[in-house]
Formats: sequence, structure tokens, C-alpha cells
Amino acid sequence: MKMIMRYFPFGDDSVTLGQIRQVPGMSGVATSLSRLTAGEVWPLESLFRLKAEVADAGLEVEVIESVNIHEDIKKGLPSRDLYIERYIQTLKNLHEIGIKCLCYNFMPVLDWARSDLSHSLEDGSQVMAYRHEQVLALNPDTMALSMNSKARGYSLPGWEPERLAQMAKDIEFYQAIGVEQYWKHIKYFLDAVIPYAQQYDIKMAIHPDDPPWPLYGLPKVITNAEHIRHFLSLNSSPYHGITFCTGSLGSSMENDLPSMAAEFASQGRIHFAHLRNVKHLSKQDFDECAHLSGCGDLDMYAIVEALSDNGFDGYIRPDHGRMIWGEQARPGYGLYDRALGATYLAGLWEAAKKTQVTRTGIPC
Ligand SMILES: [Mn+2]
Repeated sequence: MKMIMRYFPFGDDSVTLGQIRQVPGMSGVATSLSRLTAGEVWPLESLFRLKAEVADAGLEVEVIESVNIHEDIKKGLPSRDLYIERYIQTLKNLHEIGIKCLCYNFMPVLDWARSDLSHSLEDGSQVMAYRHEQVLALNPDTMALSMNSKARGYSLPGWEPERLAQMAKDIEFYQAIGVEQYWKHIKYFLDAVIPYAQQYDIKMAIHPDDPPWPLYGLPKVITNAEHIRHFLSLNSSPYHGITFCTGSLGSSMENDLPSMAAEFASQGRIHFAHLRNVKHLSKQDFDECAHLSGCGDLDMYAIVEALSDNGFDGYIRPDHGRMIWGEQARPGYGLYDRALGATYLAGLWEAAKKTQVTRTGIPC
């Protein structure tokens, strides 16, 4: 297991690589060229600059999060072949700088959604929050403006302004095609890309939909164990896997996360884990919270234990943190609470490893 943190390079982050380096147990970062638009080939020159910047700080860059998939691929348009070709070229370039794992998502139009990027908890910290009725009451355009206006000037991954102009039309398009057709578009992409991922030794790790239920009539597919099983069945390569994001999957009270972690880790299909907790307020309302089991509704130890006991050997990162101690940062991506989360998760991992033989009889 390697513990990493997400980092936004080239002046797009309030957190520095030097600070990340001082978080105990940190091996590297998950990062991206966050200012490129979907469909562009990632230039080798920028990638080498990124690698050098990270290496100079004494950290590794083996994980990219994310290379966005062009909407024409998700829509299944004839132009998708061109964008798939560019995606493959990007994979080749990522291989050139030693990338081992690529987190991506296949969410149509909207990416992740929250109703509030700075909701105050009782302890005076701020978190991102989701209230289903409020999200439905906003139309997607208003939602996009509201999300970007609260991002404190940082780019908001998944809410890049160039995606927004087309939004209303795109939503109509997806409402018309339906979920079955959408699965076919996913398979088409996988059939084309996974053989190259294997050739370039890059594990593809799809991120679950966030939140894991339909919004504005858009298809949401990576939402629960049954759908993930179907997704994994689309391609048998070990390079075809998932990012196990406990915050996204855990927003649904119906998902049993320790059991899902055990199932998919034992198949070698979890390449990356985003570990954070979530506090349910009702079936479709939640607050993000501190990472500890006691601060939310997920049993973080049981999740880490399930990963460890079932041979998980990928990357873990703390996920969205609270904004604490007066820090000003991109919502969810301050330093302090993610650093607390990382050390907590490292502690859980150590405990799981040290008790593994007595609990399971299987040496680690
Ligand atoms: Mn995540």
C-alpha cells in the first residue's frame, strides 16, 4: 500500500508539495494537469515538468486523477473514435513519466454535486454538504454557477467552465438515450482503451458516481455492488478496475462498504482507495465530516481491515477534509484535515496488518 495525497500543480493549489512531504507516511501525490480540457492530448513536456516538480520535493507521482473523458465518448457520437485515440495517446505519454494508476470517471455532464461547499459543523469547521431537495430545486446551470463561485478562485475538478455552456442540451441528450445505451458507450470505451492500459502498465480505476443516485434524469451507473460487478464483467483484464471511494459509495446507506471492499479487493480490482467518512442525515442528505469512524456513519476500521485482509496493494489517499484552523483552500482540499485523515488511516492500516495473522491466520 502507498499513502498519497491529491495535489493540483502549477499554482492551482494552496497546499505545497513541501507540506505534503512532511505528512508522515506520504509516498507521493495523485495529480493532474487540471487546466487542460477533456479531449486534449496531455503534452509530454508538461508531464515531465510535473514529474520533476514532484520529484524535487522528494515525492513520487504514480497516480493521475483524473484524465477527463470527452463528452462525445460518453454520448457515443461518431467523433468518439478521435477522442479515444487521443486518450490512448495520453496513456502513452503518462507511461513515459512512469504513471501506474489512472483514476477517471464516466459521469455524464455533471460530475460530482453538492448543495453547499462550506457548511458549518458544530465544532466550527466547514465541510461540503448535500441536500437532495436543494439540488433538485437548483437547475443545473444555477448549480454550476453556485459551485464555481464558492471555489475560492481554484479550479473545481469536474466543473470546468467549458463544460457548462452545453449543459442543458447535454442533459436532454442523456435523458433521451437511457441507461442501457449508456452502458454500451462505456463498453465501447473500455474495449478500445484497456488493451493499451495493459500495454502501458497503467491500472485504470473508475471513480464511483457522486452522489450514487440519478440526478436531473441523468444515468448514474457506478453506484453499488451490483453495478460495479457488471462494470467489471465488461472486461476481464486486471488493468480494468475501480477507485474505491468510500465517501461517494457511502453516501448511500444501502451500500455495505466493508463487504464491497472485501469482494473487489479479493478480485484484485481495487487499484486506488479514497477513504473518508460521511454523516447521513436522511436517505439522500449528508454532510462530509472528519475521517474518524466516530465522526460519521462509516466503520473506517472495518473498511481498511477488509482491504488489507483481501490483498489490497494499491494506493490510498485521504479524501475531502474539513476546513479547520482558519485554513483557506479549495473546498475539501485543505492541508490540515487531510493530514489528520492520512495519519489516522495509516494507523488503521498498521493495526489491520499487525493483527492480520491472529485474525485470519493469513500472514501478510
Ligand atoms: Mn473520491
